[in-house]
Amino acid sequence: MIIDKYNQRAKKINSLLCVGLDADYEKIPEKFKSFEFPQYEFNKYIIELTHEFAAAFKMNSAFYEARGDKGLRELKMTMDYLIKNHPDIFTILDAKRADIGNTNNGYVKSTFDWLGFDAITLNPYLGQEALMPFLERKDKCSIVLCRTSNPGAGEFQDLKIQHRLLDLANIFGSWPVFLSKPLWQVVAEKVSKVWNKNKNCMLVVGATYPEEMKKIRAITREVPRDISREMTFLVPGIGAQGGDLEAVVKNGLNSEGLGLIINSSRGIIFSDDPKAEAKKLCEEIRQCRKP
Ligand code: OMP
Repeated sequence: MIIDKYNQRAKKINSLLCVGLDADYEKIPEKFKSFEFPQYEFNKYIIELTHEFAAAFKMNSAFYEARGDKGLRELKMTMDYLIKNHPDIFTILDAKRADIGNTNNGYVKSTFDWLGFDAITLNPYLGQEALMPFLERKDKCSIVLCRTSNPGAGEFQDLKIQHRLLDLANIFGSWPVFLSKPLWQVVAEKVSKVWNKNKNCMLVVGATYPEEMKKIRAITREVPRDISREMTFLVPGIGAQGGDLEAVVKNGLNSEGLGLIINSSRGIIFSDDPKAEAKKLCEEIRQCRKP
């Protein structure tokens, strides 16, 4: 299973840290801008400083697409470098893709087969039927947005969805009983109980919403273990967005003491000392994981 790649790396180096290679050209230090491939050179520098603490690397395609064909080339060069030099580190393309099924085939080919990523972030809005080209790839991970980290996440995600409880409706005759739950909860249930039949799904749960994370972890525990192990969450929002690490670890760990990929991008890569920042966050996570 593809999740084993992440778990093995996390156990081997005792880390749940994901370093976000969000190499925003405007923000990378001037010295890299004189190179022919500035984002690639910057990424190599960050990878070599931080890999000993990194269970995963995540690249947000926006920062590469912004530079057109140059950026895409450097995204590919960075992936080639990671695959050659650090093949045991889990890699995530953060592109929040999803379209109708036939179009998704193109994204599957570019992300998994051309670029070689282990995982991609996906928007669930089009539904399981459309996302099948991703979900059918047992050798790759589909990371579905559930509760995002941004302040306005609730605009849609908090909308209450009504469910008719058919059994009770039958018992009470013409008096139907309705239950309502927020959309993020419906997504968590669907993905963990239905979409994850190939055991290759994860959920995005922002560090800025630890109470929701607690509920989402509880939902993943309702799934029988022979059908699915407790899902892993990609957790952005630590560092620059001010998420609460202690609460994330307390509320988000699964029963194996794993189940979290804790990302920090700007807080590490644009700090004065990226190695020291990665080490610090890695150690803070270790500290929080201690029983
Ligand atoms: P920093 O805030 O610099 O640590 O970066 C966070 C990274 O995670 C960026 O690449 C975001 O696009 C991404 N992200 C979020 O910040 N919030 C989310 O809810 C989801 C993601 C993501 O899918 O990774």
